[in-house]
Amino acid sequence: MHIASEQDIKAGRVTDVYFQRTAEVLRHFQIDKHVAMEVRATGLPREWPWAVLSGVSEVADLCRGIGCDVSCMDEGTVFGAGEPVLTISGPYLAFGVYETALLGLLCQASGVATVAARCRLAAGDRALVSFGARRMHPAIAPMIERSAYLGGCDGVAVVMSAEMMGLAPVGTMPHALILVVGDAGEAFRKFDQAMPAQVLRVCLVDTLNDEKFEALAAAEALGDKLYAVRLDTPGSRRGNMRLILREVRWELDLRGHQQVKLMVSGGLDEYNIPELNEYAQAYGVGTAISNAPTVNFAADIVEVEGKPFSKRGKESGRKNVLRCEQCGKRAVVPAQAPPTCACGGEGDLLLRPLIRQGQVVQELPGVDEIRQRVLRQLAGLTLQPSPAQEGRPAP
Ligand code: PCP
Repeated sequence: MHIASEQDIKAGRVTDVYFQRTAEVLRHFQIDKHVAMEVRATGLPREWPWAVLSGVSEVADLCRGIGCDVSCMDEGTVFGAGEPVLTISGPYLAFGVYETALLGLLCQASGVATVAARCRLAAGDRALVSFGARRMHPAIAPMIERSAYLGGCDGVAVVMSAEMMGLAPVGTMPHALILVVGDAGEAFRKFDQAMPAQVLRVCLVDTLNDEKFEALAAAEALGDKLYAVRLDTPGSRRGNMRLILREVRWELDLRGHQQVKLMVSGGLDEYNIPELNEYAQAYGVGTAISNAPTVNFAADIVEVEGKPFSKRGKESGRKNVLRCEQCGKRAVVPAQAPPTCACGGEGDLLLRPLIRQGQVVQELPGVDEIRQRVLRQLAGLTLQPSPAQEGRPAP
């Protein structure tokens, strides 16, 4: 397969050649200065007002043992454009060749986690499952689904991803089952007879006939055992999904199947989920999350031999991000600044020591703890850019 192994990445082989050449030049002239490099995103995709940091545990794996120091926001921290999320420092030759891999670990995972969090906000407390591994190279499915889960999804579909997180994989039934059996009702009955009790009975109701008739067939076939019906209506038939859901809901309720939930999948994202919330209780989101735009982090030197020094267009010196516990404001501050906000309130400095002299100095949290951290922060957020971010006067 055309993939790099963990060993390749740790060996610094996944590097842009100009980093290797830079190391050769410096070694040739025995130059190995101590530098500090800062990772931040100048802007966020699609004018997102915020994003979710993901990939930190893999950065810890990458930087373990390479003789540098790393300070970083905790995984799952919500951050804004222009805020440094990580600083790595040490002899440049110790970590220079890892810039490509380090950025790659944060850019993609943070994009996935952010769209998952945006879909979480859009879906409210309705179930949200990551169905998108099939849109990406299977070698990275566990990373994608880990970021989807910590970003706010309630479950993931891929067996190995779920195993790695200690979760049960979540899934319903594919069109293939109905086509191979040849009849929807028969497929539903066979699914029920063959599956263990802990597998929720969610029947796919858009394969051969109209959704409402297949939903009624599922209710007839499984009775009270029917947990939900999934509508994955093909685009060519997907006139107004909200009205299709309303009709299915009506027909099921008319016949006493109020307990049956409605799940939707196919072409969903944070923009079209809200219009379905009136009738849907669960969503399967694939492409929008797994193919999320990357957060274009850049890594830039901000200090050389202990002195602030950076390229044009980049503020020099090490920095931190202060989040005031009193007024809630956030500010980028010099790394040595006291954790006191301009309002006088005490603040939280978000970049914390992760690696010191190649040793991981934090007890890295499990994925559920990170997910809870994200959900707590989402409580105070919206999908829309704040008036300040849109340059509009506050209402
Ligand atoms: C796909 C599968 C995924 C859905 C769509 C994700 O449907 O069910 O859950 O869709 P998205 O990427 O647009 O968000 P099919 O491949 O049509 O159906 P299935 O494999 O379930 O038969």
